[in-house]
Amino acid sequence: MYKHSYASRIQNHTNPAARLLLEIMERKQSNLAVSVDVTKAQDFLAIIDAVGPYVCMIKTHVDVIEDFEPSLVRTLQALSAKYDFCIFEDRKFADIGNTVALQYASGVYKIAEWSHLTNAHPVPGPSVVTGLKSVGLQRGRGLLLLAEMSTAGALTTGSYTEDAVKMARANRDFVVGFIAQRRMESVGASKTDDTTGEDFLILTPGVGLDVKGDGMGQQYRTPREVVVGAGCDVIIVGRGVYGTDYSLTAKIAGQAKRYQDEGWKAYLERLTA
Ligand code: 5BU
Repeated sequence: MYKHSYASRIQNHTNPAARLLLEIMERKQSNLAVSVDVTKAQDFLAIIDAVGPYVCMIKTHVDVIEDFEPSLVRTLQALSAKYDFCIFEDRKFADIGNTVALQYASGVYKIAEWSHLTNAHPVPGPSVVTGLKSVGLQRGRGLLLLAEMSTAGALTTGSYTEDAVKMARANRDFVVGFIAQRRMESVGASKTDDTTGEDFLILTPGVGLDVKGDGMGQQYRTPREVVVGAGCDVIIVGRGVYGTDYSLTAKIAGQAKRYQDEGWKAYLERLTA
């Protein structure tokens, strides 16, 4: 059982984004990230305004927003300061170093300017980290590698996952952890997760309390299964929080509080088990 507290782990990280996330989790007693996957800027902001008090992080897919304007990220940054949450653009970079550096810094979205954390598929090899790091490190940003996915039949298994962990180990100033379904410290090490002395942040999508899947390959586990059973740090919840009617902001806030409570209860159970 991985028993290290979020507060005690801040000192294990030099990366400012990793430290900020752990500080916020402790301050707000929240290990909940809400993934706001909606296509209208107005809905996007209304959901963030509703869930803001309950989350340590807002996860975005900025490229699905149809009426995107640069002012939207400035409003998002203002909400991040108001409600004290990190921003994680779930961009899943997966190209050669030069291209991902351009995609991260430039284009319409300029992700590196506003997103504390982003992520990358390890599939291109270490150069994807080199490219992103050339843009993000100097700005105090952090990277998560996709070591495992939540979908049925995902190819992110075995030696692929092991190589993702190796890539992270070689870049600990910038790679702060993983998108994964379990802890990763013991991968390729002959110790248990809590005795390696390493510390990766484990952010886990595929979390839901009411349904087991979405009919399109997504697979859900409960916050307790993810945090106690698998030892993960942050639960990422999308539709389980905001459903399909984005105008029901009181209900959305209630769902966020429900997931925050469940996630934190599971964390306390893990610490004291
Ligand atoms: P949901 O509505 O809770 O199913 O949304 C899950 C979010 O997490 C969504 O934005 C996905 O793109 C994201 N995700 C995922 O579901 N599974 C994965 O393995 C990865 C990302 Br990586």
